[in-house]
Amino acid sequence: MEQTLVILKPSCVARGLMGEVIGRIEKRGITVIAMKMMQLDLNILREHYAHLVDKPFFPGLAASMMATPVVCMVLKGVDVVSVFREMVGVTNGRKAAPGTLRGDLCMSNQANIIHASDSVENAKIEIARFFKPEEICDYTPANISFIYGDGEY
Ligand code: IDP
Ligand code: MG
Repeated sequence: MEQTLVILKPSCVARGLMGEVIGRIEKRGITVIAMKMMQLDLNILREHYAHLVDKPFFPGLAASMMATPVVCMVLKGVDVVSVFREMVGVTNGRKAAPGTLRGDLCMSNQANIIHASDSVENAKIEIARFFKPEEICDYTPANISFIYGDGEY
């Protein structure tokens, strides 16, 4: 079963959108198996955004990610890495499709409310970066047979 790492960014927390985003995750039938608030620092952001550290916008991006605490979550579901990336939409909120989280809830390329792992391999690395194994409460919801059909889960 796949798991993916999600961060509700300061642009989500500060704008009062945490409940909306978590509600949409729940309504889709995706299971939240870990969740906590964290104040990020430069060390973890240099790791998490290693592919962007040399970009001119990195200092501004790092500052925006440290502006308030964030909410980190682990989500579980069938194909959840790609399913959730589709729900998030493309990076620039102004170009994200209506119906996606970014396309419905933000107007920015940087303050785009949410991070989600982009591959199964990166999800494993990112989950280990933000959570200790004992913080992950893996379980199967009681209504699982109404979320998936025979043999899907
Ligand atoms: P993603 O979040 O859609 O996976 P990435 O390319 O991995 O996009 O970039 C990580 C984050 O860095 C973005 O979500 C956004 O907050 C920020 N970012 C990416 N490109 C730019 C840019 O050109 N200007 C400012 N911030 C950017
Ligand atoms: Mg990315």
